[in-house]
Order: sequence, then C-alpha cells, then structure tokens
Amino acid sequence: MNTREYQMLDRAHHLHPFTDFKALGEEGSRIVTRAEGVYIHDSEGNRMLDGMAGLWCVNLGYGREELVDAATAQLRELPYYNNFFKSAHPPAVELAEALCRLAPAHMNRVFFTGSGSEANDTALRMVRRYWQLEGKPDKQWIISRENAYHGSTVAGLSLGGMAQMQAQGGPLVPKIAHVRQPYWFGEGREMSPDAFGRECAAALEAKIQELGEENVAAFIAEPVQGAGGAIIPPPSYWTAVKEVLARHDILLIMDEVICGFGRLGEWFGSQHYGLEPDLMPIAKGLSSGYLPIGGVLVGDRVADALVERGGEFFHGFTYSGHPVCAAVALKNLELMRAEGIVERVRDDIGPYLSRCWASLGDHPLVGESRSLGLIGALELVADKARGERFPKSLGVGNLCRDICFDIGLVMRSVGDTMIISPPLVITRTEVDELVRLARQALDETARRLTARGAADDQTIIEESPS
Ligand code: PXG
Repeated sequence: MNTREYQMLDRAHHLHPFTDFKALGEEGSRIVTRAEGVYIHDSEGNRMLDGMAGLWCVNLGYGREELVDAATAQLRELPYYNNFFKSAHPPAVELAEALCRLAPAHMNRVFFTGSGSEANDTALRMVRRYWQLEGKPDKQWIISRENAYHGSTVAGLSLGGMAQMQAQGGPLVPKIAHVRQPYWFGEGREMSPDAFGRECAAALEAKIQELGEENVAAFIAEPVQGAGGAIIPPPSYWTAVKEVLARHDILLIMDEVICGFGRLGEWFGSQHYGLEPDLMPIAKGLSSGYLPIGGVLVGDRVADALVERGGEFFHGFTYSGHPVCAAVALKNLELMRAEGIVERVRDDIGPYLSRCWASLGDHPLVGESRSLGLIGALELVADKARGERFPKSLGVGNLCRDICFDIGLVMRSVGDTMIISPPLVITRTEVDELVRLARQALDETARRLTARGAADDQTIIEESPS
C-alpha cells in the first residue's frame, strides 16, 4: 500500500488517541514505517530524529535485537498465561525480583499492569484499601496537581489535572482534589524559584488542612511533570512537600511512568529528589516501549498491610505480568544495567545535553530553556525581555512542532512549550544534531511569524479607510 492508501483507510476506520478525528482525516496521518537507533522513517522516505523517544518510552532506542530475541524466545516457550488462581510464570517472577532489587530498599513488592493508566488505577485502589485496613476508612481523598497527567482511564483522568480532558469526561472519581503545580516560568515568576517552590508546598498543606488530615489518603505527583510541559520543580519544592506529607501522615504516590528507568539520571526520579514514596506507578521505559507493560512498586508500609491483613485484593488484569512483555522488560533492565545507561545519563550525556540545550536560551523566541537528565523544554515567548507569551490563538508551539517534523526532528509542543525526551542511548553527535535542528526550527518559526505579522500589518493598512 502507498501513503495515500494508508491515509484513506486510516481516515475511514482508525480513531486516534488525543486527536481531532475530522481535522486529522482532512490532513492525513504521517505513516511511520520503521526505525533504528534514535531515528524513525515515514512512508515517504523521510528520516526524523526522534527527540521524544516515541512517547517518552523508547529509552534503549529502536532496533534492539536482544529485545526482539527475548520476545521471540518467550513467545515460543509460553506466549500467555495468567498470574491468577495461584499461578505464576518465570518471566513475571524474575521481573518482580529484578524490579525490587533496583527499587529503593523499602520497596519489595510489585503489582503488574498493562499500562501507566492501569498502574495509577491500581495505586488509587491500594491507598484507599490501605487506610481501610488501618482502621481509618475516612482517609479517602487523594490530592493531585493542576495540569498533571496520570493517564486516560477514568481514574487516570480523575487523578490528572487537565481541565480540557476533564471537561469531556462526565462525572469523575469522587474525592480527588488538585493543588497548584510548581511551574515557576508559567505561574511563579513574580518571586524567586525557591520561594515559589515553598509556596506550592504550602498550598498542598493548606488543602490537607481544608479537607482534614483525617480524610486525606495520599498525594500523587510526578517527580518532573512530563506531558504537563517538562516542568522541573524548583529545588525547594520536594524538600518542602516531603515535610508536609510527613507532618500529616499522608502517603506519597510518585508517578514514575516517565521519570522512571533513567530519564533523570537515576533509576527512579524519586531518587534524584531524595524521596521515599509509598507507591511508584511505572510503565513506558520499563520495556523501552517495545511491549506494553506497567506496574506499581509498593513500599513495605502499604504492602505489609495488604499482604498480612488484606485478604483477597479484588483487582487485576488479564495481562498483569504478561509473560512476553515481562521477558522483554527483564531483558531491557539487564541491558540498561550492562550498558550503564543510567550512570551515562547522570554523568555524561545528561550534562552534555544540558549544556547544548542551554545554548538555545539566547534565541529571541526562547524565554527559558531548562533540562534535567534527558528531559528538556523551551518556553516560546513573544517578548524575550519581559517573558511575555504569544496569544494562544497563534498556535506558535504547534507551528514550531510542524516545522520540526518538516526538517527532520520530532519535538513535541505543549501549548507554547517545546519538549524533548530523547532515547537514553542518544550519542553526543546526535545531541548536536538535535540541538542544531531545534535552532533551525526556532529560526524558521520566527521567520514565519514575522512574515505573518508583516502580512497582518499589510491587511490593516489595506483595510484602513485612510
Ligand atoms: N502517568 C504519566 C506520568 C504518564 O506520562 C501515564 C501515566 C499513562 O500511561 P499509559 O501507558 O496508560 O498511557 C502517562 C502517559 C503526551 C502523552 O502527550 C503522555 C502520555 C500518554 C499520552 C500522551 O505527552 N503519558
């Protein structure tokens, strides 16, 4: 089939995630056909540097034969069996052990799911059940943050704080509240980053007091918000939040779906911030995205209660710990360890990317460039000196993203924030290419905005009665 034929069938039958179906149908999808290393290829023969590692997940890059072999061998041996009814199979058991060895010392158990959304559903069920078992059944409220993304199932949607999503969702899961996010560039520039970080932690404490500590089960957050806009909190934030949670005996769910498995230069993002979460939902980088698998790492406090006093936990999925997905995840972790991927992000390629990425800060369109490990963001602004945004209606972020695709770079936009999260195996030469293409895209975006502005001025002059 050629591109046109794929696009026609796609339009006729395929409802894409997070997509205006009609608009996409008119435009036509990009048909991605193959990939290797950090590059994807489309059906028109274009090659693009994948600055997003798929969707924040292809950490080991594309085309790893070892992962293909692990999947093939497991498909032959045991393509499926479940972990219900007193059964288990080697890949699930071995993966559980490997994960708990990597996780902080107080986390010794894992519950498998098929995705990050299911992991967050599971975490929600677990914390409410935990407090029930503790004889505090009123501790049901979960506090999350505005603009958080925790998945697209109803629980994920409810835990998340994305207003547009929730507006389409109908009644949400009850007893979930949201507090402000530590987004200094977007919401806190009238004060220092540290003061703002403390203020956000104070907002969490105020919410706990408003709801009543005796009614609050847990706080859920990502170490660094990914889909929300690669929001790296000010250094004061997590220190202060940790104190608040300890003061009020509130559990911490750290959503590690994006930050887990090396993205921030530690196995888990929580470790970068010195946090000891009670639960850690994981997915994405667990298998480098080769097959769908997620889970929740459970700390001893919650796990001991569930195991010792919980009786049957009525929860699970057909594909909880799927053997082929588990075998691939296991091999993925083995390769990450053998190749020192996490240390490489922390000590070498992360700092290198940081230096190169920071150099984009001098561009007239960039109000802030920030990065941590292998997550980076650029804030596009209309007025660099004052950090003023463009009107939303101009869609500058999307314009820049489309230009990126045209010149061979996948860079995502969240509003007017441009984001990268490349495969962790990216080389220095490829980082140089990524940053060069990003600068080229910024230049072209600026050029088109100027051309548009000139056209608008022209229109005004022509329309003017004088
Ligand atoms: N938590 C976090 C922090 C995520 O980023 C999920 C949970 C849900 O995982 P699943 O596997 O159910 O998709 C995610 C997923 C984007 C984008 O536009 C990000 C995600 C998903 C879709 C789009 O950046 N993250």
